[in-house]
Amino acid sequence: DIVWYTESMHAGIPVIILDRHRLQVGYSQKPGLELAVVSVPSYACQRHTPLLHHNITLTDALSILAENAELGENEGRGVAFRRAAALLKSLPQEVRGAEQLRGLPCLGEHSLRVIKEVLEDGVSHEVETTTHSEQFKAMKALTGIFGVGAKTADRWFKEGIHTPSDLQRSGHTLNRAQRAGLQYYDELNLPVTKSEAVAIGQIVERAVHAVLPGAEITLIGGFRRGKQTGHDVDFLITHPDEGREEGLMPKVVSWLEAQGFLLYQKTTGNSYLESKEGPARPASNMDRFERCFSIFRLSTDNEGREIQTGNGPRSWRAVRVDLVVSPYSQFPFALLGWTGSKLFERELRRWAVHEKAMTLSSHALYDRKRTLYLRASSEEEIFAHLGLEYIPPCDRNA
Ligand code: DCT
Ligand code: MG
Repeated sequence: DIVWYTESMHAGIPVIILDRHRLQVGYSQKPGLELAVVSVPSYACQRHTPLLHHNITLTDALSILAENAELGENEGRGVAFRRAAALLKSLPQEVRGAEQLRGLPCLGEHSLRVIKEVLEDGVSHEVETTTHSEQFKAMKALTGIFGVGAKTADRWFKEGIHTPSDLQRSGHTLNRAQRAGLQYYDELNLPVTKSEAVAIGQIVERAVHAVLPGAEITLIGGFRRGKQTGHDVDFLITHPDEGREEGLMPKVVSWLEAQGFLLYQKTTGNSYLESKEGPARPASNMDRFERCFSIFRLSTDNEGREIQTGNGPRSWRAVRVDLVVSPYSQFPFALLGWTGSKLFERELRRWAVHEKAMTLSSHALYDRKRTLYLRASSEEEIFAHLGLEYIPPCDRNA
């Protein structure tokens, strides 16, 4: 069995340290003990994290606890479980025993306890209790409604509302997003396939080119990382002549609406101004691009598929689509910020602040020591500014 061993190794016999990316020589303190040693860096943005990995059972268990913490608005706890899961996703082999985890970063006491339980008993008691808990099930079902966050869901849960049907019967006044979320609940909780994402991409391209020829459309989010399904489809739109992209979204939305492609949309304008933003702003995961949250009406005729609804079958489905417009000079930052995963993005920003004294957002990178913005024309240049090895999108699945 392989032991991953990263504690500082002083005197002893030289051993080869095998890492996916480097080959180095370290020292074992235990002569005669055969070690295949992997050094694992502690920030997820320093590691390659493929979509398919070797520790699904463990990461599934940790993800449930992360989700439960997030639904309970315990962000810190959620992040701790996410970091532990991401570490396991990046390992080159299946973990078979807890002793293999000695010295690895990101594994807190709680996560380690859960991992050990799953390794020894096949399941974790805490994970089982969570998945069977009424509150967890209700919070998942309610936040599964488009337009409903953890706060609202929790308020409703405390009123005895546990399901979308309960909500429908409650007579609560819902906003426009929530009404659409309830109306298309089943379909919006159906995974969006890659081929559906491609079909939506063709519609978006027609719309964008109809109102601004020469604009560039990029599929971002999970699909750019190689996922075969997603909960939505995300696109980034830009134009090489900076300024031409201003005010683009309302025109695209009008075109889509006129063609009957939109079931719901809410557009927010671009409110980012470098001069006003001030570099002192904390790194935020919110950006200020022109953005459209929408629900598309996608025909399923091509696939010969029918969607079953309460009112009988039909030949189209509802799909969540996010459109983002970025000025050309900010495009690499927007691309990096919108490719994800969420944890990978969080780790990039944390690395920037704590290791480089820089502030990274989806708009810009600011060097606090030299008090200047660092420009970039590609994602590769941003990684270089940050002193990080370039990680391609398919390896950002932390
Ligand atoms: N993002 C982020 N922080 C957030 C929300 C989003 O960094 N709080 C970035 C990372 C991913 C990208 O935006 C798109 O977000 P989602 O669509 O929610 O994520 P996804 O990875 O595309 O997941 P899915 O495949 O389920 O759509
Ligand atoms: Mg997405």
